[in-house]
Amino acid sequence: MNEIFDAIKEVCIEIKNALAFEETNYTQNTNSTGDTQLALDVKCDLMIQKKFSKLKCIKQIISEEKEEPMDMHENGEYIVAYDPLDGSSLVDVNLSVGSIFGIYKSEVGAKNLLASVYVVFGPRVELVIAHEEAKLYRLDKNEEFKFIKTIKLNKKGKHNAPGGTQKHWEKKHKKLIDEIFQDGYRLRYSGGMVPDLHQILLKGGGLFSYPATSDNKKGKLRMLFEVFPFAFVFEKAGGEAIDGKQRLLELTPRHIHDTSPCFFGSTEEIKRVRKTYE
Ligand code: FDP
Repeated sequence: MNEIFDAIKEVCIEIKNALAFEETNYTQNTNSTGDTQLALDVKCDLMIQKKFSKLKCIKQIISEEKEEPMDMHENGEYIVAYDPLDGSSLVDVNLSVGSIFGIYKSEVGAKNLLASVYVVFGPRVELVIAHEEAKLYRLDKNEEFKFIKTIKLNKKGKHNAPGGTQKHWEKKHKKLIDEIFQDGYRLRYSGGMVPDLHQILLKGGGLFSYPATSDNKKGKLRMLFEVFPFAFVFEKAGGEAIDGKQRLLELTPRHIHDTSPCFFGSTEEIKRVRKTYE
């Protein structure tokens, strides 16, 4: 497992440089979720593919940018599902973006998720590895990731990050979000899952939601590359992650690109979500 973590650290330095200096133009292609691909999406995907192809322990990779899984080493024990560049609609406005990795044993599915990693490309590059615990690292000037701290959520936070187009929200969801704001929570939403969740994790708690909406009945965020890896981080940090009713880490996708409504937060906020969706 450590060699996968090390490979991610190495490739993230390459991605950081690509983000800083390469063009932000779109390709003519759309990925399997229908998003128009940036040239950078494709480039980051290939960088990660190349890096993982050297690791004998990896049996297969599944990328948000690829239609199908890609086999690597027959005797490998891990499958890595990843979103090479999450929040790519923010690249051209120079906001923070990220990469997300879920490391699965033998086959994909929440039960088989052994560890997850995400990287935030902001003014600084930060990386969180969730395995036994959720640990924060920061890239230093020698291009090494230094351990900063173990992430632990409080029981209750102060921030609310409500995803999805409001006119497509269910009434009960709108009521929940309105009440949370009335209780004094502050809006923190950039439109990038990685920095938005990172903020909630580092500020000690709050709520990030991407619910089922009338235009996205099963939510927007993808289980294998986005939802499960972050659910794993939140649980390791002492928070919770549900689809409204059920733990996200109990769900089984039928297809590698399946999505799910999702709510990540500290225990108090998730209690409110449960009450709304029970
Ligand atoms: P993006 O489309 O820019 O790649 O992964 C999808 C994602 O970004 C998440 O990072 C983000 O949280 C979400 O979509 C934002 O969606 P909305 O624009 O609907 O709020």
